[in-house]
Amino acid sequence: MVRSDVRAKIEQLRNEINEHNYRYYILDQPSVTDAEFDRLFRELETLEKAHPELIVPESPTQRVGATPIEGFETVTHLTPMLSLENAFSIDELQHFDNKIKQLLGKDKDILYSCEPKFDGLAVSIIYENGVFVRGATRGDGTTGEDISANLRTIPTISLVLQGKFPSTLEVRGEVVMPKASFLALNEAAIKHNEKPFANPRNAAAGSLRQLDPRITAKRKLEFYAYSGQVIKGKALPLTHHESLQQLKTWGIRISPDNKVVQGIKAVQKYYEQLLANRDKLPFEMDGMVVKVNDISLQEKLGYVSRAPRWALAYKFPAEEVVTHLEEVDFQVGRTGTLTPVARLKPVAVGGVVVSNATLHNMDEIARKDIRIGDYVVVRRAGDVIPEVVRPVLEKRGQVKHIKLPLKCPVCGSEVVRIEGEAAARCEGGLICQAQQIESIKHFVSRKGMDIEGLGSKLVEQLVNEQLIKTVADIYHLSKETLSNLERMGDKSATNILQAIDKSKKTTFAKFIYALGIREVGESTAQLLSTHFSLEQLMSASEEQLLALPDIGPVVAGHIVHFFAQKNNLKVIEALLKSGVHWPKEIKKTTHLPLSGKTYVITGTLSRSRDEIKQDLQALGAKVTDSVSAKTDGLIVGVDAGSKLVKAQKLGITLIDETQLNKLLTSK
Ligand code: JCF
Repeated sequence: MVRSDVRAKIEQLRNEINEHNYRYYILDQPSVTDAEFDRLFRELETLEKAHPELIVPESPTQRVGATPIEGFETVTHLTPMLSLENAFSIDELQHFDNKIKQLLGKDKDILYSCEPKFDGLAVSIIYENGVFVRGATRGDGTTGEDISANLRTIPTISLVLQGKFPSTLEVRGEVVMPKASFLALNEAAIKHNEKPFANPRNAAAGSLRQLDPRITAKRKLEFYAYSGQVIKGKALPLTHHESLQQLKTWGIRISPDNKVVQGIKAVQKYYEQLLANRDKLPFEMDGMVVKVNDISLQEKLGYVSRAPRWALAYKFPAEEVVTHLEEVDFQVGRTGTLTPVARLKPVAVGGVVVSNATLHNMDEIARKDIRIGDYVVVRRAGDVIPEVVRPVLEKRGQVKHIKLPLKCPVCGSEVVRIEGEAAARCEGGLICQAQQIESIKHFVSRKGMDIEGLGSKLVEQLVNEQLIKTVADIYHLSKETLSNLERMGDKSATNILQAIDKSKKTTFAKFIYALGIREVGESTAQLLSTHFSLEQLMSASEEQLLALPDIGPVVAGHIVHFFAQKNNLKVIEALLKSGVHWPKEIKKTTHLPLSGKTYVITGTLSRSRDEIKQDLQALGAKVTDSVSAKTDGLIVGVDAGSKLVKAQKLGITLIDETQLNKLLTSK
């Protein structure tokens, strides 16, 4: 064949294969036999093999073309990927509808688009001139990770579009793992002595975070789009439903069972039908998503912090089962908290087998009157750890009371319960191996110093053999020490040392998080890192900390307490001396529209005070409980009491709900 003929033949085969894929995966109407499809595919493969210079990344043969990569690049989303407000009851659904009608000044039924809410991982995919060019995780909504190579392996993600597509299109959707594939994957994991995934969502997430796309390709993932945005080209239709149908004509798999209904009662009906069919669907659903169908109305409604006002995730109730409570053990956490853990007769709930569940703390046990030997109701809600809800008293036989141990089950130190706190705590501090182990695991975790290869098992081994006591000791580990460990080769030891060395270059936020200060999670660490240098943070007073949005007295107290401990200061000093460092930026206090303002909320408003508080804080304001001369405004609802009187006395600005809404949308 002459070269131009080869080119044309390849082109024709690709078109034919793409068309068959479209019919099979998107329309669910296959038009050829598997054998015929395979023949075309092999013909294309053979031609491409003979003419490798004609291979393009979007060729149907190239889904698993890529070789392993070092790590994922960070990408910034074109527009933030939003989260959804949740509703758990018909009342909350009704409230959503009322609010929408109120904001739009309508009393006629709203047209709502309904769809199942899959429990998967949200991703963004970009098509340029009809070709898949980039796929990324949602990440924190603003930035995600480029997982293009992994997304390409998913057969239900089209690599090329059909028909008259726009020149740049972003598609957002959910990557899910079918329940059956999830169960098979876990069975295989258990057989190979590996840790099974907790649920299909974690399994999907784990599969997409593989550095080797060949592994992802084996994981049987599927994709459903839930929205699209034309970046360049003719805009999408003016309703959500039609937009989805349009995406489908371009070869994009859309969320199934998408339906437009009139009024909130019909939404409730859709929900009930979906719930009744929950177990029949091949994917795990955690509820439904309801959206205002008309895009122009969506635009009028806008957003509150990170979620649209025009959409709602209406969640299914958690699944519950009854099983036997065989024993209760106490686990010691990173900060010494003793958590009672129920050892259960294994039982399947929500698609996974559960044999442990949390009992939270002694107060909860007393309140629910749970005893060893009881039959208990166990609940699993989404990704939340299963919990014991209540005993089944009608089935109670021989039972024993659950007793808090007097001594720590790990180090034998005294166990104390602090007045006014539910938790019981081991007094051993870092003498306690459990606390050493857990705090080191936290330190090396991905969100912390991110030391790859230094997993839970290895941390336990190192602490138990007394090779490390504190996180600072990690940076003094030698190759000899590591390679002398059981089951540790020379190569692994070298890799771990390299990862340890690499972790020295970090960010201040990750460093703060890694320290493991009580109740300082990723977002608080981030916040602290933008307002303080390390020196400033170490000497910050409770007042200085309280001045930041989102930091309350409890967290402020934990932070001050942490840096008052000589041992902690020693560890920090040692870490810095070992070379742990981060780029030093000049601290500029990020200027938000309401930075420096303090508000107090009183009376009944159409939303909960917590919601309003969060919105104000998101804009940089501080919200306190009592009115003083420093208060910039009192937000006044119905039936306001003494706070209103005091504010009037002090001459403080009063803000009603309409003014509040203006304040919240001001930029
Ligand atoms: O299926 C989902 N998990 C899902 C997530 C469906 C949607 O329609 C979504 C979503 C997240 C954000 N829509 C938005 C706006």
